[in-house]
Amino acid sequence: VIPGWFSEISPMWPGEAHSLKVEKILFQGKSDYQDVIVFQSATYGKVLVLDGVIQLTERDECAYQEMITHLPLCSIPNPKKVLVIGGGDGGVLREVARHTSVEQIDICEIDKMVVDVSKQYFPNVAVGYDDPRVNLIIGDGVAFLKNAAEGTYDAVIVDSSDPIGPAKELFEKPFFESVNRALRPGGVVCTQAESIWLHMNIIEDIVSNCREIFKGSVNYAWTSVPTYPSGVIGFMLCSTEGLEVDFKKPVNPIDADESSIKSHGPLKFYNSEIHSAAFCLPSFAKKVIDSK
Ligand code: AAT
Repeated sequence: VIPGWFSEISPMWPGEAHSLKVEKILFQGKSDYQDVIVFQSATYGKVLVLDGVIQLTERDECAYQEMITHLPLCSIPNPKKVLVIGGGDGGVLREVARHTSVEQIDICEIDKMVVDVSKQYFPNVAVGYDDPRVNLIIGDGVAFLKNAAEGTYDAVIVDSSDPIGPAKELFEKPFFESVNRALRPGGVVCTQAESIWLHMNIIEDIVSNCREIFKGSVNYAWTSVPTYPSGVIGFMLCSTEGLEVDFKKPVNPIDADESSIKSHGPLKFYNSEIHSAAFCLPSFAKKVIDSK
């Protein structure tokens, strides 16, 4: 550990640790669920850390939040009801709100401290809460989905932390079964699905569970996020039985939507070309994912 630097150390990426130079620690607290830290970094803006793991930095959060949101929402026409699990910082809400067809945005985040700290230190991310369509529930996403009415949502976005700690069950089969139930026919889910460089074993399990549960299509996409472990992160995109969804061909292109750009400003990362490209996998990952 280098003095004055934050190093992200975890058994989920043994033998390596990405480090950021710390200018100032702005907040340190302990919620009922996790340790919460906010610091000002030298080159990535403010950083939110939960249990020692970077959740977002001001400089590269756009890559993650835009991709996890627009990959599912641009793959179906007219999404109306959207559920976000996790994502307490509000960044995914900010992105969902760009979609003018959306009428209702429910969010179930387990940790109120994440919401409060984000509103205080990350106003450009937590701005997502200002949208009147947002309905915040503080609670466990697993329990929330178990009780959700069948066939309710057009899209579910699972913006979850790693499967050590409160998010463990968000990577397990019963959770995916509840997601499948809560989606309408032809509805879509996009879940944070870790790194092809570090977590092929976790990805394998997610893919085989999803192939059993989601009878539409099951696809893996990935993107570049410099401050996430190994610099990349992936997403599992699935659709339920019913109307067919081809995730590789965005049918609802937000980057061309003038009214959305007018109200929310231009996108920084996502566009329709990167949407399609995100589903192209390196051979080693393709081999494993296709075999499941
Ligand atoms: N958008 C920032 C990126 C995140 S945030 C993940 C959020 O999931 C956190 O706010 C955490 O409190 C919340 N969370 C964890 N478990 C649950 C649960 N069971 N129910 C509801 N919310 C939950 C993800 C960063 C990925 C990091 C990659 N290394």
